[in-house]
Amino acid sequence: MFLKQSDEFIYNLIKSEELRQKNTLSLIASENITSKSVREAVGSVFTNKYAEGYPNKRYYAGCEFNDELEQVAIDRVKKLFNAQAANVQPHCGSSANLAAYFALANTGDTILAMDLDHGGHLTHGASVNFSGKLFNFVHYGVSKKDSIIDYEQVRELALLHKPKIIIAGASAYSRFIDFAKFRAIADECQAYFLVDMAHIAGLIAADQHPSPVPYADIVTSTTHKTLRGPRGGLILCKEEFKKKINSLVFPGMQGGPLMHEIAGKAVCFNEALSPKFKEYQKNIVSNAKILAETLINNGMNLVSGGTDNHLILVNLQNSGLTGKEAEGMLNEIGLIVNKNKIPYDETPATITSGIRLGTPSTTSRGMLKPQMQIIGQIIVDCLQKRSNNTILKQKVVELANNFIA
Ligand code: DSN
Repeated sequence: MFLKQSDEFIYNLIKSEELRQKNTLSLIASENITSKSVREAVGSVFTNKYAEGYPNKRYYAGCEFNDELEQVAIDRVKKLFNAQAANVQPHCGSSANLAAYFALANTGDTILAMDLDHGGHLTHGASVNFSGKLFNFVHYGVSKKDSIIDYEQVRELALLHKPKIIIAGASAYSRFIDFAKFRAIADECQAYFLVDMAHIAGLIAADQHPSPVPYADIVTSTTHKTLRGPRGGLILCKEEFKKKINSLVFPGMQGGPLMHEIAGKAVCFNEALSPKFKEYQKNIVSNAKILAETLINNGMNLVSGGTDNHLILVNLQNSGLTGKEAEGMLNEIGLIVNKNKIPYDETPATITSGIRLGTPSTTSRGMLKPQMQIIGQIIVDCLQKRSNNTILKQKVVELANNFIA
C-alpha cells in the first residue's frame, strides 16, 4: 500500500517474487514457506528497536516489550525441545555455530565433523569458510557401501586426533543420525559433543527424528528450514554453558539482536508446539518417502537408497546428466531444486553429480501422496524421458496454483 507509492521498483520485485513462489514448486530441502502470522511478526515495529543485551539487562531504554518478547521466545523454544537453556539471538546458523565453537574450543583446536562433500555443511570446517580458517578440522564421511555415516571411521578419527569437539549434523544426509553413538564416541575420547540440527529441527520438535538434546552439550540450528520459522538461528545448551554462550553471542559476535526476527521465531515456536505441527512434520517425512519411491520405481538412483527424513539426494552418475544440467532443466519447468555433490563425487561443486530434493515447502502447501506421485513423475518425464517442456511446465503451474500456502 505504501511501498507501491514510495518505491515502485522494489514493490514490483516483491510482487514478482510472490508470483514466482506461487507458480513454481520449491523442492529445495532447506527452504520452507512461513505462516502469514510469522511474516506479520517479522514485518512489525520490533524492527525499529535496539535491544543490545538480554531480557532485563539491556543497554538501551524502552525495552520492556522486547524483554517480554525475547523471554517468551526463549521459554517456548526450551519447552519445544526440552532444553535446559536457549539463546534466540543468532542472526543465522553460521553465527550460532561460531559462538558454539568458541564456547567449547580455542582457535587452532581440532574439531571432527562431517565432510561437506559427504553431506556436511560449509561451517563445519570447509577451507573457504571461517570455520576451516580458525580451527583444525578433521572430517569423517559416509561409507562407500551404503552411504550411511561410517561410525567406525568417526571413532577411529576421534581416537587418533583427540578433537576438542565432535560435530554431528548435515545438510545433505537423508538418514537418521545416531546421536547416542556419537555421544559414546565423544565420551571415549573426552570431546565435547555439538549437534547442528538445522535441517531436521522441525522433525525433532515433532518427534519424527530422535532428539540430540539429551546427548549434546550444545545444539545449534536455523529456524527457517523444516522448523518453518523466519530466517535466523538459535542455540540450545546445557545450563553450564548458558553464560558462556550468551556472552559469546552478545557482545562476542553480534551487536543488537534482530527483535522483529525474534518476534517471528516466537510465533514459529508456538506454532511448532501445536498438534497440527506434528501432523505437518509427519507429512513432510511420508511425502519424502513417496517421492523417493516414485523416483526409484522409475529407475532413478538415490544415495543410500531412500530417505528417513525430509530430503532425497539423487545420484545422476548413470543418467548422462550433471547436477547443474538437471537443476537447469527442472528450473525451466518450475521445479526448483539445487545441484549437490554426492558422496565420493569427483565433479566440482559448481557442476556436481547429484540434485537434492526436499518436501518441507510442498508439504506446507498442503500437498500429500497423490501430489508427490505427480511431482515424481514430472521429474522422471523431464530428466529421463525429456518430455515436452511446455506441457510439463503447465502441469507444475496447475499443481502449484491448486495448493497455495
Ligand atoms: N545452505 C543451507 C542448505 O541449503 O542446506 C544450509 O545452510
